Amino acid sequence: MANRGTTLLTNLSSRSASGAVVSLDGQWKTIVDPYLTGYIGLLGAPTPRGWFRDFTPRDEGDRVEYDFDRSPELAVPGDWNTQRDDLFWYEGALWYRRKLTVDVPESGRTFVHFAAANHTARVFFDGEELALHEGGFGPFSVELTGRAGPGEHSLIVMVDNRREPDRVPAMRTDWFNFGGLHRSVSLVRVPEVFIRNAWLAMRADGSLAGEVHVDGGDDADPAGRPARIRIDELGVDAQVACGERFVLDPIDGIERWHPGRPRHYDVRFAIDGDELVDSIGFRTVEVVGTDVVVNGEPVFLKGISTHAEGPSGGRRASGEEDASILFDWIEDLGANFVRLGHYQHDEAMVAEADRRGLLVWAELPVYWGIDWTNEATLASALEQVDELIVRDRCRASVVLWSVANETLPSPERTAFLAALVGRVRELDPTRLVTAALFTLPGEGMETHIDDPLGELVDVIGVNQYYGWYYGDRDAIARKRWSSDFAKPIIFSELGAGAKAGLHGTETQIWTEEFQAAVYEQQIAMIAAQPDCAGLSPWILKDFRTPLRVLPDVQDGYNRKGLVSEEGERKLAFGVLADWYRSLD
Ligand code: GCB
Repeated sequence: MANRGTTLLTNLSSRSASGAVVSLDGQWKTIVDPYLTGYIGLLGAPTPRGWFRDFTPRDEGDRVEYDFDRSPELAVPGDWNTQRDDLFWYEGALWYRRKLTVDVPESGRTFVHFAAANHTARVFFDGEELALHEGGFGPFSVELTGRAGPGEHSLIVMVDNRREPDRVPAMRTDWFNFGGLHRSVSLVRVPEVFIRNAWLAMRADGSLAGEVHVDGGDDADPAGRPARIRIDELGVDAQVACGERFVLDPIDGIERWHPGRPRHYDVRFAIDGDELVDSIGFRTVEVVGTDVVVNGEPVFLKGISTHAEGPSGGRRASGEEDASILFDWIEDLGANFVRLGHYQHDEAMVAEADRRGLLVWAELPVYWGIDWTNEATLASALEQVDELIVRDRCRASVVLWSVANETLPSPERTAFLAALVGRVRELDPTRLVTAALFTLPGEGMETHIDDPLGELVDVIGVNQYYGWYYGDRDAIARKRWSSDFAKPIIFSELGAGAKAGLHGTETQIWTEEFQAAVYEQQIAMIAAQPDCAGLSPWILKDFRTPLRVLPDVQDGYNRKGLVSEEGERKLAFGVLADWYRSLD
C-alpha cells in the first residue's frame, strides 16, 4: 500500500518562528473500532456512511450509532496504550476527532502536519478522505487548501496499529507496538508557491551540498526556478536552481560544528515569496581506514542506544521535555554519540543532539522478519527512507544512517537492503551508511564477519551479547573480531539484563552486579580491538516489550537499561561512565 495524498513538508521549526504553525495538540475525541465498523460496510467495502462523516442526528428519528461528542478523549501527542487501562494491549483501529476553526488566509495554502502516527493513518476532513499514510514513525502533511473556509471543521484520523507480515517493521519486535497519534499535530500555513524542503550539509572536501525543493500547486516541483542561499555571518550569498543538487565552494573562516563544540549558522533559503531560516552546523564525516573521522580527526564513538520511550511511565516519548531529560542522562554518561534505535525518533531528539553537540545514528525499522521479496514492503521501506533523511539532512549531529537491524543474510535480503542503501546515498551523499549486523557466537575466540551487507555499508555495526545470551563471561575480554571489509566496526549492541535495586554477586543473573561485570569485560575486550571505532551498548533505559515476561524481574520490560524505566541508575551506568570519562 503506497502513501496517498501526503506531502513531505520539512524545516517546520523555521516556520514556527513566523507564527505559521499552529499546534493541534491537546485532547481529541476518540472511538475504538476493532472491527473497522466505522469504515467498512456489511459488504466489506468502504461505506459512505462511515464515522468520518462525523454526523450529528438531525431529529429524534435519525439512527446514528456513534457520537464523537459523547466519546472519551485521549491526549495528542501520546500513545493510546498507556493512557487508558482498557487500551493497553489494543492493536487495531482507533478514530481521533478534533474540531477546528481555521483563519482563512487571503492567499496561500494550509496543511495539517503529523509528526508521526503509528502505523497506518487515514485522514478525513469534513467527511472526505484526503490521505492515507503508512509507516509509524515518519512525518507527513495533508493539504487542506480550499477546504478550510470560515466556521468549524471536523478533522478525523483513523489510526490503525495492527501488525502485518508485509509491513516495516513486521510481526515481531522487541519493543512495544504503541498505537496512535504519538507525536505532535499542527496546522501549517505556507505561501502559494513555497519551499517544501531545503537542506545544506558539508561534504568531505569542505564544500557544501544542498537542494531547495518548491511546491507550486499544480506544478509539483518547478525545477529551475531561482533560489537564494544566504549565510550572512559568513558573507555567503549564492544563486542556485530549485530542484537540483548544488555545491558551494569551501567557505573561508567557517567554524565547524564538532562533537562537544556545536556551532550553528543561520542559513536563509529564499525563493520569490517564501523564505526559511534554519540553524545549521557544518562538519565533515568520513571513513579513513578503520576510523570514523569527523572534521579531520578520528573520533571514538562513546555511545549509548535508546528507544523512543519517555523518561518515566514506559510511554512513547515526544517533544522537547522528554528529549531534554534523556539527553541529560546521556551526557552524564560521558557519551558523545547516541544510537536512536530502531526507527525514526521525534525531531526533538535530533534537535537536542544537534544543540548539545552529540553525534547521532538514525535508523529505519527494517527489523526481524521482513518480507524481502514483497514489492509493497520494499516500497514502504523506501518511503520511510525518504521521511528519515529528508527531515534531518540539515542536522550536523546525524553522521550515520542505518538501513537495518539484525537481518539474516540471503540474496533477497541483500538485494532489498542494496535498494535502500542506494536511495540513502542518492538523498544524502554527505553522510555514512551503516547497519547493525546479526552475529552468532561462532567457534573459538574469534568471530569473522563476512555478511555481504558489509560490502554495502561504510561502517559495520555488530550486535553481540557475549556474557548474556551466550559465551563465558570471564572469556569476553579475550574475544576478537575480524571482517572481510577493512572498515570501522561499531559494537552497536552489547549488554545484559538487571533489575534496578536487585543486588547480589556477580554470578547471580538479573542483579546489578552481574550486569556491571558484563560491562567491565566488554570494555576490556573493546579496548583491545584495534579496528573498533566505537560502541552503543543496549540500552539507556529499560523499555516496554511484550517479549519479556519473567514475573517480578521483567514484568513486560527489557531490563538491559543502564537506568530503570523511572530513571534509577544501575551500577553498570557508573562502570560505563567511568570508562568514557577516562578516555577524554
Ligand atoms: C537485539 C535487538 C534488540 C533487542 C536486544 C535484546 O539484538 O537488536 O532490539 O532488544 O537484542 O535485548 O535482546
